[in-house]
Amino acid sequence: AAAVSYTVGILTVSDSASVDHALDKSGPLLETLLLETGKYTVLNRTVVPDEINAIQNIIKTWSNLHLVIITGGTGFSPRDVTPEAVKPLLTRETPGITHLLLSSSLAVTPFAALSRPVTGIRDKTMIITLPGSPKACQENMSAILNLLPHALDLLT
Ligand code: MTE
Ligand code: CU1
Repeated sequence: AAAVSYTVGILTVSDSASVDHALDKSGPLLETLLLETGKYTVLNRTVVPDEINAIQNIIKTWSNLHLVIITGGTGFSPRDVTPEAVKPLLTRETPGITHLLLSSSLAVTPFAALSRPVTGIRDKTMIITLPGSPKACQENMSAILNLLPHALDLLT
């Protein structure tokens, strides 16, 4: 059944922004992009360092939400562990969403190949990882914003 408003948590994964939350530009941007549609209620927004346990603790705590969007930590640096944190917590993978994120991003820049996005379903929660930069968040969200409500309806 369609929800009146989809509940969302936005998690920024960044060592530097976890020390100084003012450095987090992508979390606020994602919240704005979602709120602009009028379809979402952002219930949680926080920042954690690039650590598997910290990321997983948030995902487990947010198990009541329709949607969890994670930004950052998807790259190739040794500290980037977001995919490794998310993958074991998924009950079902959603390769089509991952493909859509990558193909739309690659249409903008070949550097999109340097992100390792993971998307999937944990029980009734859709989890989506995005790169850390506001530009990449904007580009990825514009690719999936139209299909997200239908995806979330199918989960409930
Ligand atoms: N995706 C889009 N759509 N636009 C971008 O500018 N930048 C890429 C990639 N994905 C980019 C993108 C670059 S240069 C890198 S290094 C990685 O995202 C960084 O991902 P991370 O911030 O999650 O580590
Ligand atoms: Cu890069």
